[in-house]
Amino acid sequence: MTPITIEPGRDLLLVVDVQNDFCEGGRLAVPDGGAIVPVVNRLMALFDHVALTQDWHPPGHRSFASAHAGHAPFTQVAMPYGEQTLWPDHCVQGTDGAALHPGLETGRAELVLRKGRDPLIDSYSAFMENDRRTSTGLGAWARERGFDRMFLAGLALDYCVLWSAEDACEAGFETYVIEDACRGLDVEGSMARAKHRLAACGATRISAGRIARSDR
Ligand code: VGL
Ligand code: ZN
Repeated sequence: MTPITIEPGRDLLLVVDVQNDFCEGGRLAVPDGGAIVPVVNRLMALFDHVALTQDWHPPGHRSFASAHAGHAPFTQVAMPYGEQTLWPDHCVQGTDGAALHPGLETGRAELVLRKGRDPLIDSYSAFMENDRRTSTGLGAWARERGFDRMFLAGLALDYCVLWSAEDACEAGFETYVIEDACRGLDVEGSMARAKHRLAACGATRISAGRIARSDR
């Protein structure tokens, strides 16, 4: 595979939701989720520009099954903005589960974006809440900073990484998903669906080993 050479001024590494609750022992653990941490650390050292996201829900968030009497996690409900999957309580603001994985070397990140803070609206994408109306401002920030390529890593590939990649493409960024720096939840075929949707939106799936820098 041909290398993809980082162009330091225009490339942003976006690291999605590498938080304790999405790793082994967490409340919404992604299988093998913690395994991406060393891969993501190596990537962060390669890029000049890194942004992180944190899923950051208030207690009792409407995406939690516990907020809907008689509904189990991983089932669907109708929300005012459409169908929503219900999740176990996770990434509650200020809890240890919401903290970034302790092995993640976050020192070079220039932005930590917290999403899913509205008690009534979930936000898988780092760009846009699930009502598909409320912007987080990330696209405008990245554009203003002069970035036009985005490289995505993190958890979960089939939810927050996928939705972020679709919105990055939609916003006009050249978008790469670094698959071995991601892991998925795979809820009812969601991994297969993610691969189709990534192809459909124009994102390129790559492996971390293809990313190189000409000056190192
Ligand atoms: C996520 C489900 C619920 C994710 C966040 O980070 O992929 N998935 N909240
Ligand atoms: Zn969440």
